[in-house]
Amino acid sequence: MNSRREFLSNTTKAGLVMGLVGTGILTSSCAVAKGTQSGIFLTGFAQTPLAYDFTALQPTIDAMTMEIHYTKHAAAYASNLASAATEEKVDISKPLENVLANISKYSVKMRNNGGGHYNHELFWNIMSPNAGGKPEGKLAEAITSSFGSYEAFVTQFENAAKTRFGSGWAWLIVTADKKLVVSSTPNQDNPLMDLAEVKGTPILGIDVWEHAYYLNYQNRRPDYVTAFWKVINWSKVSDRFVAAI
Ligand code: MN3
Repeated sequence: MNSRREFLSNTTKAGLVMGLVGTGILTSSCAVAKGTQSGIFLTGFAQTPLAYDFTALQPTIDAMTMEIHYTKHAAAYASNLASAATEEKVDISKPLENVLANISKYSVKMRNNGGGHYNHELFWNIMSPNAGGKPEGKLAEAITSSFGSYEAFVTQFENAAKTRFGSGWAWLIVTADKKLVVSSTPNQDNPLMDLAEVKGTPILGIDVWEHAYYLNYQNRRPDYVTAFWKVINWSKVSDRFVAAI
């Protein structure tokens, strides 16, 4: 996977592979979903294989939750997104981000499933086993300058995640003027959408739908949110930050 991703970091080749996927010649979602183009992370329309086992994030996220979340919930978003793309004649050789930026022009089905697919692709990517710790380098500096301290950022992010009413996501985003901001969105909306209250490029996100934590935490969403820091892959978040600024 790593060498595959490095291969895809070449802009021209990533474009070529995405084009091939669009024609149906390549169907591996691994090949399409995580390239870089124009300095930003791009998302394809198919699920990327998980880079770790369902058991890998235990005890923070239990194996059954991971398996059901990835193979049922997230798979359904990808499948329904594919059907919405066919119905609405979306060119799936182009990044999903293009659709999200203009989501108000599409159906509710596209909004829910395009957002759902994008959000989960990001979520799997910014977590890993043996993770946690704190951000380093430019990201650490930007967090301190934007929030006052790392601890202040943690508090703000946790509050956004804990207080999102019903289902949704909390985010750390880079705004158009390159500032770091914490926000949250309902349902499967995200900050890339033209109808988002707070817009920007997400570099970190937590799924606070009950399906993301209920088997292990039941009603204790705050415990899940607090434990989430143990599985964040800051190196990936940092890559996204650098690509977004
Ligand atoms: Mn989910």
